[in-house]
Amino acid sequence: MQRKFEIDDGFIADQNKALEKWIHEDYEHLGKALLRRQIDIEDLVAKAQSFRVAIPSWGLGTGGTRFARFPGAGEPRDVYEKLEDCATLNRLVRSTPGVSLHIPWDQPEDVNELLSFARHRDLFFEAMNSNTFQDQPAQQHSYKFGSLAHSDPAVRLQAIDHNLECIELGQKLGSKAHTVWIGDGGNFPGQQHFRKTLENYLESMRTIYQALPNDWRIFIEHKFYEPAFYSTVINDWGTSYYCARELGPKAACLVDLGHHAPNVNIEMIVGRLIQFGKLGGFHFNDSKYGDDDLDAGSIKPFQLFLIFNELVDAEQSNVPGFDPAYMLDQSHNVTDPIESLSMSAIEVTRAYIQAQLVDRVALAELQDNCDALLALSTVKQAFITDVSPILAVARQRSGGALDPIATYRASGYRAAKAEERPTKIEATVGIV
Ligand code: PSV
Ligand code: MN
Repeated sequence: MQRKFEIDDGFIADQNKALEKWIHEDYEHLGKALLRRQIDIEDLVAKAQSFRVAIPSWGLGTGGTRFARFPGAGEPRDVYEKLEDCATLNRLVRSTPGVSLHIPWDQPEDVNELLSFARHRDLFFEAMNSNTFQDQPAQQHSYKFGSLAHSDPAVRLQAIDHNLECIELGQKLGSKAHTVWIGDGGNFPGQQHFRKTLENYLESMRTIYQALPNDWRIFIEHKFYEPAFYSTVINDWGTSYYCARELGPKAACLVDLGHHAPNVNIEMIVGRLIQFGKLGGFHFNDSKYGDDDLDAGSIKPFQLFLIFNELVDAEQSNVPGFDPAYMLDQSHNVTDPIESLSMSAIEVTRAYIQAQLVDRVALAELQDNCDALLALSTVKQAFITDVSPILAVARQRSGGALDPIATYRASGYRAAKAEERPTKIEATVGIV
């Protein structure tokens, strides 16, 4: 087999040399400043090194809008090439070894081959994702009017079976979770009976839940609209929470940041789900208007920080059973997906480290004393601290790049892949 182009550790180390001096100078300075706040910078580096966020296989290709998709040269053409790109991304940032597959998009012909391909590249498989929001060739029943919540039991059964197959495949791949997002809902008032459709969904999910291995979790992902534009069956965290509770302890809620109306207080939803023991995980991305699937931290970095403020608070107070699964879920329309995903992984880690800086003892006292202004400034102080040197040093110590995007560009990776992965470039209609 022809040898494929890779970015190796030596190249990364060489690229790091040019930046090392300045970054270490900044690191030393930040260390002194943090020490004045009784914070040990080395602890934060260790935390940044241990932080993980999973990559969605579908994020490695150029996404698209409802109007068009503009593919880039050298895009991955199958699940193996997607894993190749995931390995490259992880080599640069060293925080993304987990990959989340979407079935049937990533259905492998040979499961063992896929498993060893991933292992050879230090990757493993995170949550599986089912797809009952599209019809597949040779599928008996259509999902045009729904899947797990459809009025026809035969359609529901087909959707249930698909989810069971995803779990079965996931078991072979070493995954431990299954995420269910459905597009079921109505476009017109009167089209669907709200209570009946939710009951249908629950009945379907109960069957899937029963087949879930004991050491697995099932995540329910809510979204307020799209593709159903009037009513969506799992439309908000309240419905998701109700269903997760009905199903049992292995079921939890998954929060995709783009799945809420603009200005909704997502950090508070996160706080509630933690309190109720039902926070399963996240799909990180950013949005301005709807489910925009923009890069994490690109539009509302303060919101991302405030979400992590809740997460770190739960982590530090040892909330029982607190173990959320972190993943990115973005669509890259105008950027190279590897660059976007590198930056997003860094932004999510940044929010995690910034949230570690919140003086929680002082904050608790200010809250008790109803000192709104100083409470805000305590939180803000953490947010405005530039933790970039911590993130860079953490990456370097783990073998990654001090500047992942500059290193990636200098490597010529995408041009090499364009040679290796010849494909007819044509503007296609959007996928959504
Ligand atoms: C739906 O918008 C969603 O966020 C779900 O997570 C799907 O699995 C994914 O996007 C598909 O692109
Ligand atoms: Mn999602």
